[in-house]
Amino acid sequence: MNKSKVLLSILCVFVFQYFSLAQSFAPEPEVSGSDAIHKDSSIFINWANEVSITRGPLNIQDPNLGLSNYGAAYDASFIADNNVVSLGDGGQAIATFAEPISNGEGPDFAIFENGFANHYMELAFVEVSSDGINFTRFESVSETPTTTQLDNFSFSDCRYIHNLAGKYRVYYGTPFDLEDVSGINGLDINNITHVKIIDVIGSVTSIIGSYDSQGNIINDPYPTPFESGGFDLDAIGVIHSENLGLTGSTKSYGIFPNPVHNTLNMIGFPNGIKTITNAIGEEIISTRDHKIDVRILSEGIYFIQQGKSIVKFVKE
Ligand SMILES: [Ca+2]
Ligand SMILES: [Ca+2]
Ligand SMILES: [Ca+2]
Repeated sequence: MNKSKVLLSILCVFVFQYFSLAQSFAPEPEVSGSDAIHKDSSIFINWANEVSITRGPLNIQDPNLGLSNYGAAYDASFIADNNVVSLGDGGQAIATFAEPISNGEGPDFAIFENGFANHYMELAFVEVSSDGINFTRFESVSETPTTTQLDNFSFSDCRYIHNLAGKYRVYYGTPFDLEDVSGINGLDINNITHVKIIDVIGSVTSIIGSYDSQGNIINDPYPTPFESGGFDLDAIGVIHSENLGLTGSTKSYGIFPNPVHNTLNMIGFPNGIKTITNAIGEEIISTRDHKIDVRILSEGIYFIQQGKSIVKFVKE
């Protein structure tokens, strides 16, 4: 190749890269065009109340390191609070709700991670189910360049990412619109009972990498071989729920943490007396507070009752 041809090819590569790195999607929170939703937004009517976790390895290519072990499943319950459970490589969480999520106008739920700054992202696939067995994955896009592997200190740009959880910094949820999964056989988008969150294994060089719906390999921090490795799930906020609307209730009730050691916090319970009973129905504590010191309780299963509402919890 002569010199001008070399220059031309370099220019072509540059132009190709410039146009292929599109940054097509919503920008960071509080910026015009962002779809990030703050945890205190009044559009949230409820939060996931039960989350089960299947942890992934600290490094899928080095199983001897063991599984992620930061946080616990209940850290992903109720309002986003920057307490998280870490999923590890390819680990997953399944969240359930007091009432099913339904498809209203715009986003229907949002997922919260704990990114410490804008554009620092750990990502996860999101799937929904209306029977707890068959899950449908949201079609996702990652335009993040794959020329350099992102590591645990790497920043990217959230405008490269669409429909992957973890796009936004702590306290800002990534929204999901059930309209995007309409028309799927066996999925009732007005009766979503389960939301599954699956850590993206971010390696860009290996067969263990993850792909978006367009076949692009997803560049996500990798490896992350420490106890808080992988996607850090903080909360899942519900925006639309037909049943909550029908009953006129705008907030469901719940408690956290569960299991509890010291102080039990109650969310959404009306003012008035709440009673804690043991497993055989004996009354142990009555209170009007929304925080209860439970250190006097011995280990075991208890119930909080107020009117017809009963919530089970475990004292550890
Ligand atoms: Ca919707
Ligand atoms: Ca990951
Ligand atoms: Ca949390």
